Amino acid sequence: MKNSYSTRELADLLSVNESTVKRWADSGFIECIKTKGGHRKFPIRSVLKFIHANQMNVPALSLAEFDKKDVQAHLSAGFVDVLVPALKEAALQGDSFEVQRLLRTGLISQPDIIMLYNQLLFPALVDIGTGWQNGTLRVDAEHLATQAIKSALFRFQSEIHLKEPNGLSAVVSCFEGETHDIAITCIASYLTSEGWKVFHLGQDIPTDDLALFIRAKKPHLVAISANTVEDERKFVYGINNKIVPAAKKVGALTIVGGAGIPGRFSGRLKCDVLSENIADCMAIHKEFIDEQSAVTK
Ligand code: B12
Repeated sequence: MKNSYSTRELADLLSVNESTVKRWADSGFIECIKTKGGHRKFPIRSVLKFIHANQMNVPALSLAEFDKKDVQAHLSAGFVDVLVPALKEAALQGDSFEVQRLLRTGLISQPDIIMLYNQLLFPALVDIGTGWQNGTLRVDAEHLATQAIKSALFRFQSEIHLKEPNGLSAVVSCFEGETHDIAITCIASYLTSEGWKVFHLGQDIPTDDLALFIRAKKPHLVAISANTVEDERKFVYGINNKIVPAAKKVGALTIVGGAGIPGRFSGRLKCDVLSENIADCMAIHKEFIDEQSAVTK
C-alpha cells in the first residue's frame, strides 16, 4: 500500500476520471496536500477516510498486498480473519507500524469497525494470552505485543472516518483494579467514529472517582470493562451502590462488559446491560440514534 497517491493514481484506484478526483479535492470531499509544484497529493490517511466515509469497496487496495490467491479471495469476501497470524506476528515483533498497516488493510475489506476489531485484533490477543497461559510466551513478549497494538490503535484512529457529532456522549472506563483496557479503547474508537463525544478514562479508575466523573459529565452512556474480577463483593457493591446510582441520576444507560460477566453476574448487577461482546455497543448506539430520530420527527 502506497503512502500517498497522485491524482492520476487515485483516479485509477477508484475507477473514476482525474477530473472527478480534482472536483472532490477542490470541494473538500477528500483531503489533499499541494506539492511545491502545485500538484495534488493524497496521503493514504485521506484516501482511507474517504473510502470509509463513502463505504466504497476497493479490493485492489488491500489485495495488492498479498500474492496468495486464497488470502485475496478471503479478503475480497470481507473475511479479515486471514490477517490474524500476520497481525499476531507483527505485534510479537513489537512492530506497531505493521500492526497499523494490517488494521488498515482489514478496514478496506471490513469497514465495520466493531467487526474489524472482533475478527482481526481480538483473536490475535487471545492467541497471545493463550501462549502466556501455557508458558510458550513470556511476560515481556506479551507486554511488547500489547504496547505495539495500543500504539497502532492510537494512530489508526486518525485513519477512520468520523461522522458529524451526534450530540451523544459516553464515559468508557475500566473498573477499579482492572488493567485490560483494549476492549474499551475499541469501544471508544467505534463510538467516536459514529459521532459520539467519548471520555475514555482507561485502566483502574477508583469507583468513587468514576461516580463523581459521571455526575460531572452527565453522559448518555456509561460503558465499564471488568475482566478480572477478584473481589466479587466489592465489584457488585461498587456497580450497584456507586456507578449505577450516579448514572441513573444523570439519566445515563450503564453497560458492564467483560469475559464471563453475564454468566457470572446475571441478576446481581443493577446495570442496564451485561455483555461479553463489544458488538452490543453497536446495538445500543443504534437504539440511541433511533430514539433521537423519533424525537425529531
Ligand atoms: C494484554 C493482556 C494483559 C495486559 C493488559 C494491557 C492492556 N492495556 O489491556 C496486561 C499485561 C497488563 C495483563 C495483566 C493481567 N492479565 Co491479562 N491478558 C491480556 C491478553 C493477552 C489480551 C487482553 C485483551 O485485550 N484481549 C482482547 C480484548 C478485546 O478482550 P476482552 O478484554 O476480554 O474483551 C472482550 C469481552 O470481554 C468483552 N468486553 C470487555 N470489556 C468490555 C466492556 C464493555 C462495555 C463491553 C460491552 C464488552 C466488553 O468484549 C470483548 C469481545 O468483543 C488476555 C488474553 C485474552 N484471552 O484476552 C490476557 C488475560 C485477559 N489476562 C489474564 C490475567 C490472568 C492477567 C493478570 C491477572 C496476570 C497477572 N497475574 O498479573 C493481570 C491482571 C491485572 C488486572 N487486575 O487487570 C487472563 C484473565 C483470566 C481471567 N478472566 O481471570 C487472560 C485471559 C490470559 C489467560 N489466558 O489466562 N494482561
